Amino acid sequence: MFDTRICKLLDIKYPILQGGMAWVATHELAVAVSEAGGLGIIAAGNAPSEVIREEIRNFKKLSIKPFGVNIMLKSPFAEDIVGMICEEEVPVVTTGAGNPGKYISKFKEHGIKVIPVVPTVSLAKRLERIGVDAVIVEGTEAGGHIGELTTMALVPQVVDAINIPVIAAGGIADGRGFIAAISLGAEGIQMGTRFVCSTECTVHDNFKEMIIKSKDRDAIVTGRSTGYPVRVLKNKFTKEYMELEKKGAPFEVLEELGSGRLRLAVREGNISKGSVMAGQIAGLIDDVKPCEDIIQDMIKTAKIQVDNLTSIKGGESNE
Ligand code: TUI
Repeated sequence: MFDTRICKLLDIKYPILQGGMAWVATHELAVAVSEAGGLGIIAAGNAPSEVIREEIRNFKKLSIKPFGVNIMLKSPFAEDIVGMICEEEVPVVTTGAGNPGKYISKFKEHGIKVIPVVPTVSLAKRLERIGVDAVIVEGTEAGGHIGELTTMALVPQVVDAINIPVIAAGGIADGRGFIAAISLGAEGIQMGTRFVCSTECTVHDNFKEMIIKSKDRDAIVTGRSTGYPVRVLKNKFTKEYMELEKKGAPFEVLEELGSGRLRLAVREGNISKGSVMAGQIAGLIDDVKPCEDIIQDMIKTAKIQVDNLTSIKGGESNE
């Protein structure tokens, strides 16, 4: 039923991608998502290329399904990671936090599918022209580093501007969000926060628990003054950070204050002093379950949504 161009392009059963979240998206999570019929993605984040090479090899020991690697383009190791990915026969690359233009021809030479995250129509058009296979259109509802526009407004504008498939991201965590994205013209979706709260995700239990306990307004944005806005769950750290931001603290001071905070929350479970990156949809998530169940429940709800849409149509024709 949901067999879109994304399924064919990536050779996957469901057009569902797992976000490439730094420190969070390890091979364990990626294996679980790929085995459940989606596309699991290993995040390179700020890690050196040899660490990620090992993650790729660990994935391949556990699964023969397609998978991806996400390159965070602001990483000091981005260039090395690109070279390593070309050596390791990675089927799919996603990129974030920048324009991957200069790497596209190299990936294409190695037969690697490239799917960048784009926060604007203009970047989507530019990247289509230089040969990317699809784009991930991520709205400001997402967790981590974000753009300005919402998923609802940006997805249809990008869909109308390009011919390659669009994957919607930001604010999606269940079958209703999936169908909403499809209604906007997307041919697939990417989820981050929902997959953090999966059994297979290796983040500290405190991190998962904080997402589950969070409410609608708990995911706030820090770093607007630095030009690198990041959506995180509010805690002691964000309070301190935002007070400094309000006082006009310089970029270097804020950068120093934020350094190492994601690892602190994800690995050590320090959710008061760490950076608990999560999207606005965190308030909707109320359980931890296997990736297989996340995907199956989503498809089941999505099918019900489609039936409901049909009944709306039927209702109109009866008037
Ligand atoms: O990249 C993300 N989200 C991220 S990256 C990240 S890394 C990190 N940050 C702080 C501490 C530790 C690790 C955390 N979250 N999402 C995809 C995304 N890409 N959002 C926005 C963009 C983007 C922005 C500008 C993509 C392209 C772009 O292009 C600008 C240009 O140069 O044209």
